[in-house]
Amino acid sequence: MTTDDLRLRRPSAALCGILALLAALAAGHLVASFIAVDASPYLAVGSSAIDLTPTWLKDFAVRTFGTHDKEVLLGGMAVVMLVVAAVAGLISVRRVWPGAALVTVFGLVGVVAVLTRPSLTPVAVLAPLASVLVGVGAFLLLHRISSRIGARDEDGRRSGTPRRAFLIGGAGVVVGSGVAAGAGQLIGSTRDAASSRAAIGRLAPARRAPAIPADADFEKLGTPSFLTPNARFYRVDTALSVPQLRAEDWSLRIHGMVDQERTYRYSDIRGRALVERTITMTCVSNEVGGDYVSTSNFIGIDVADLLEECGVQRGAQQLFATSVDGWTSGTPVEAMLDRGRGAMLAIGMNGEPLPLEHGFPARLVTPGLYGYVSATKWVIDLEVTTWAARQAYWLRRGWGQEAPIKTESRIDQPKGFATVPAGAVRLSGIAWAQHKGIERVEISVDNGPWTPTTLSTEVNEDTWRMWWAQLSVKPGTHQVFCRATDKTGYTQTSDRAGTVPDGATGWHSTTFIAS
Ligand SMILES: Nc1nc2c(c(=O)[nH]1)N[C@H]1C(S)=C(S)[C@@H](COP(=O)(O)O)O[C@H]1N2
Ligand SMILES: [Mo]
Repeated sequence: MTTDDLRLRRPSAALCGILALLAALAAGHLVASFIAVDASPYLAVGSSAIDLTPTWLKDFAVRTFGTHDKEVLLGGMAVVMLVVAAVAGLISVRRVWPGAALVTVFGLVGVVAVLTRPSLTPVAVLAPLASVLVGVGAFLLLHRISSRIGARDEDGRRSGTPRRAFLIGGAGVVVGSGVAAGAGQLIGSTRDAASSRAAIGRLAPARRAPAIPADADFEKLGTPSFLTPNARFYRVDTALSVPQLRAEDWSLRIHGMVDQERTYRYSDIRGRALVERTITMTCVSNEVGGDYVSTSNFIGIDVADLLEECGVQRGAQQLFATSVDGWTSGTPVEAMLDRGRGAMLAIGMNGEPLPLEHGFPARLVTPGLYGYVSATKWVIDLEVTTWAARQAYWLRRGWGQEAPIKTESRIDQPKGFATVPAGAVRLSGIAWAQHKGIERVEISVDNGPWTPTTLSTEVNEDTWRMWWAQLSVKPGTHQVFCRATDKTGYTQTSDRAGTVPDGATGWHSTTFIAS
């Protein structure tokens, strides 16, 4: 048989490419399970895509898909990969090398992605290399088998054997991939962070936060509970897969403009007298009326303790924090040293070790500053430096350098376009002005005068406060606005501003129908 005779059927050609892709991904996943989950080529490419996405596209994705933006990205990548794999097969209908070349180039994208992930060591490149080898190998093998389908033997008869061989070969690749991927999953989970976290048990702070008074929230009137249960705490980060860091493997290095560089282990932190503080965190990406705001009893130690042990040098401006997945934040050193603010290296939330999604084993929490400049999760490195020397993740993408949380308020009841009985209507909501404290919240119905609401008992100035009010309304459609005034005397501006570069402004409003 000469090469001129070689002609694969299109479906089997495409299938060669797709099965080779399966084998490649499974092999990469298996090898990654011995090194680091993030080295799995699919995830590594996805993470790189997130970091390379321009800000406007990211904003669009978050606005359009909300918290499903990552699933949409992974799904889109899967479609692209399937198409490329099928194309690799189809361009190899006559000769094997064009497809093999495409598979190789495709695999090299994975190699580059892994090599440039800041969280991965060079040995992680073994995972995408395994993908390339297995992918190309599977492609050559399947191509060879399927090239015999339809070929005639010496007597000019078509034989059924090659077709059977292709089915067996294909099934073999599918089963082999399944076993490899499953084994990878299993091996990954025996060395996982969840079991490390489970082994820690509950955390008992030496200094507990004051008990939350019963009238700190108006949950019965529709506000959130004062403390947010861990499972309901808002989550915002760029991580495609939750970083898996075991407490035993964690360490925190403090270096840069310090007299004495130091590295701390988990046991060094846990063994200290832990403090507990009730803090409301807010994301700069919270739109007016949004729910990227939650409150927890954070347990940990003062960042200032660690910085003082290392000795911060004159001229230091920024505490540049890096997480295990390479994300970074930059906080004014001043804020971190300020005992009155109480920035924490937190290891717990509401009595438990930090949930994995919220930064296990350790994260920063800084009262009064938006999370992107002050709350690095999975933190492993703190560099004391200047603003000029280092630019943090979102700063490089157009967000502000300093970002104190803005005074805000929100209406939770009635819900937008809810129908309520005319007459007495109860409204409720929340307000926050961390590190300043809420002085009052007012509402205005149908452009009427601003009237004060009843506030919940203040827990501290770094937490949200709830409000409620009762109104008498006639049947019809009504619009209600709310605005908060903080203890510095500042009243929320009505000027609408978007979240970029340092937080949204404007009054939240709700329209409801009384009948
Ligand atoms: N490693 C890492 N830490 C991070 C982020 C991130 O993307 N990666 N996002 C920050 C932002 S923007 C916010 S608002 C808070 C949110 O913390 P949470 O997810 O625990 O609510 O984490 C901060 N810490
Ligand atoms: Mo954020």
